[in-house]
Amino acid sequence: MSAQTIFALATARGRAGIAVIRLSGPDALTAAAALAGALPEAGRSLRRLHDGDGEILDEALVLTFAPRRSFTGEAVVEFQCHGSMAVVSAVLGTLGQNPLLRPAEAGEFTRRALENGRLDLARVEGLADLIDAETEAQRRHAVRVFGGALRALVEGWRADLLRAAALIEATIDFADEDVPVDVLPEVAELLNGVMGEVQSELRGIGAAERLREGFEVAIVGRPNLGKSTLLNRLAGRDAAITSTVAGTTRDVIEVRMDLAGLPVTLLDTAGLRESADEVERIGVERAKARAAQADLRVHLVQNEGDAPEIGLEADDIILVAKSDSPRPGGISGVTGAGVEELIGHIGETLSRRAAGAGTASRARHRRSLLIADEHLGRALELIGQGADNPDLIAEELRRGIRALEEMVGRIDVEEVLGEIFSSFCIGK
Ligand SMILES: Nc1nc2c(ncn2[C@@H]2O[C@H](COP(=O)(O)OP(=O)(O)OP(=O)(O)O)[C@@H](O)[C@H]2O)c(=O)[nH]1
Ligand SMILES: [Mg+2]
Repeated sequence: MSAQTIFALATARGRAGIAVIRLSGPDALTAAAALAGALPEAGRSLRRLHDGDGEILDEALVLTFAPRRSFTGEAVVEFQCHGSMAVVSAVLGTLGQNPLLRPAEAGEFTRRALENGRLDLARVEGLADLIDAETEAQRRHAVRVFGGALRALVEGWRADLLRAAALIEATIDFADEDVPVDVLPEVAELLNGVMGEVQSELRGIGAAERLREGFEVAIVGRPNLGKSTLLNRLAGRDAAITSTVAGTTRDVIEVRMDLAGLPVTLLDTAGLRESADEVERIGVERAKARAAQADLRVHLVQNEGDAPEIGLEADDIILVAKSDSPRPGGISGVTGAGVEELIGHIGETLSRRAAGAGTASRARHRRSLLIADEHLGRALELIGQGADNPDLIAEELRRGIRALEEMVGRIDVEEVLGEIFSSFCIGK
């Protein structure tokens, strides 16, 4: 292995109790020893770190990992230094002077873990999600994927499809010998089973994507009903300008929050009305477009029974604005009446949708699942036509298996790897 040894700060920059600086590669131990003195291949030691002139930089806990037991699959050293800017700069500076080392690129440690077979692609994605997780629901989903849930699912399908392929291959091999048993019903059963699960994952991807990226909830209604006031109340801060002037809000204002453990972006929108004002008209168009795309809409109306300004969709909520004293179906951003109920209602609705989330959660997964579904569907069609085309059936099965393997497999399509690793930070 000729990979160069890399180093980076693995924790966030800034003042902290501890900062972790990581080295990975064939020269990790030698390079670390230049600062910390000779180190065991694996273990932990409390050491003084020195620069090239022998000046003490810090006292650090030094962890060493042998290649077979490390995150990257290479020799790894971690310096757990004191987390000050000055200590981190001094240690990174000293490491940077060592010709055996170079600074790591974003995601490079994880990339090496993938290349050395320590993680599969699905676990790498789970890891990226885990690092990005902002809410409890995101953490739970990411932990499951990082724990290998997607891999387990795919392995199960793969085993069934390999068995189906073996049965078909047998009919090809023994074509001249009149195999007595008809294998097609069993093959069809295996395919139907896998396809059912593949399709269920496909149905759950929308919800899983939302879970990863966040749900959008738009507040809509005529001008001056208190949309911006309500957004500010929900956000707990003055994110949007409010005023007695109808037509105050023009741009869509976004506030990201944790609602019932789910990542939610609240959208405040321009009041909906016909307007002669060019800027307000643009605002109204934007409001309509964003509201239509949102996962859920909260429609404010002036009086009970008023029709909402834009079409209602499933689960949308209608509330009577400025209901300052508590009453069912009312809301007040000023007094807070009805706000707890609204949060509960939104949380319940979105939790229900999030519960439909499968394990697969990315556009990449959807592509693979769709391709697999297509090939398996064609194989089933061929089976329906009788036993005349075992070669074609076997080929469709192979393609279906390959598509599924790509979901978790070690593929070296640079484009895909680039797409995945672009989301990582340096030091991971
Ligand atoms: N009494 C009462 N007044 C409210 C309430 N919500 C907002 N207001 C007042 O109504 C006026 C308009 O509030 P905004 O929040 O700016 O209304 P908006 O719907 O965002 O208006 P546009 O951005 O113009 O569409 C302000 O003077 C608010 O103080 C409420 O719940 N009760
Ligand atoms: Mg407003």
